[in-house]
Amino acid sequence: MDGFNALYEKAKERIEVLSSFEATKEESIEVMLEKQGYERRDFIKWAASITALLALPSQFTPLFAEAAKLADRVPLIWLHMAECTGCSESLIRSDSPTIDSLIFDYVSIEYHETLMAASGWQAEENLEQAMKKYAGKYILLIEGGVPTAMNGMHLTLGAQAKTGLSIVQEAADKAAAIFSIGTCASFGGIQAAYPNPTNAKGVDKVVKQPVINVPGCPPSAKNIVGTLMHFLLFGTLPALDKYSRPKWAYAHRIHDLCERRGHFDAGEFVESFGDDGAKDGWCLYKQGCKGPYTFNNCSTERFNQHVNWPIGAGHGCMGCSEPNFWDTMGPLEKPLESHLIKGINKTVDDIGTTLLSATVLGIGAHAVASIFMNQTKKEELSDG
Ligand code: FSX
Ligand code: SF4
Ligand code: F3S
Repeated sequence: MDGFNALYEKAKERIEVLSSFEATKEESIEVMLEKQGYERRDFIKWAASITALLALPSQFTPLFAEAAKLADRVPLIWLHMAECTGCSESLIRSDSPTIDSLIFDYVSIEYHETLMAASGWQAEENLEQAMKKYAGKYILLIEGGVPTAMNGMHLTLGAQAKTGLSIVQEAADKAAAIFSIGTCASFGGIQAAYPNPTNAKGVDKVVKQPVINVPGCPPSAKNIVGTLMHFLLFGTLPALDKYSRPKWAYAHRIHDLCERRGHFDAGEFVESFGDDGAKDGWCLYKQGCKGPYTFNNCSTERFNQHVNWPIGAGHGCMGCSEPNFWDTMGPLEKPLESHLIKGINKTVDDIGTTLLSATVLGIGAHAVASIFMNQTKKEELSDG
């Protein structure tokens, strides 16, 4: 509990610091939420859900509510590189504004190409001014992979045709924190899939500063907002895994907490889409589910205000939060055949189809995930 006490004190100090910054919104978050039909108890419930998401004890709930009230004091710059804008859409698209998306409205967004009215010269000027005015204070969120071939010339932006590469590097130099939003910004994404003609890379490969990766194609709104709220309240990086993903979101495999896991353990697999097993919610492993090799919290947090997620909707996980998943997790609707399981000398497919004891399957899945992670790491290291 000592660790939590120290963290609690640190959060209280951070709130004092944030309170001393200039407010940028005329309305408080409470008034803004009220106008959208949210009551105070909805706000507190939301703060409690963020506390639980970040695996903190309930004493932190009032502090997250305080931090959200002060969110307008933190300037934010959001850059788009090579991508589909699905990550922004994941956050802002819903039939009615959620508290998560309203918190984002309330943060002082100084630059976001999808949301802002300005374009051309004016947009470029806004970005330059924001980087100057808030040097050392802004949170930089980047969506999309960064093309690096030909010195970044495959992606040029704005009237002065600056390369995405140079914009990211310049913005990173003066940022207080950098978040790579989505798999493209984290690991290169689809742009970096073989043969990667633009030599697209994740942001952390092109800047010197530490970067928090929030992968997923797209990541859930919860993982984006949770990362933001963690930085707002503590002002520091969360505990990260070896791919710089926050452990509170990416510590478990999809398979560990999947609602179909009981069927996997019982050897009950969907044999073809639309069969009786599919109708009864059986395991999608034989239809190519990559949940055993994928670290993310979709099984518990889901998407679109907790409505559903890929496996809930009847399709396997495609491994979208893992590095190089376009190259290493294919084919999409078939089990991986290329990963031999140590000591058993069978492929994942053999394990899935012939060894149906829960224990053996559990060990098998664990071993495969370890092998996969090691292999990916080796590939990354050999990239240089
Ligand atoms: Fe990439 Fe985000 Fe996939 Fe798209 O922009 S992570 S292609 S959902 O939207 O970067
Ligand atoms: Fe769920 Fe996929 Fe694991 Fe089956 S293989 S239990 S569908 S994560
Ligand atoms: Fe991606 Fe798999 Fe979640 S495909 S969205 S990590 S279920």
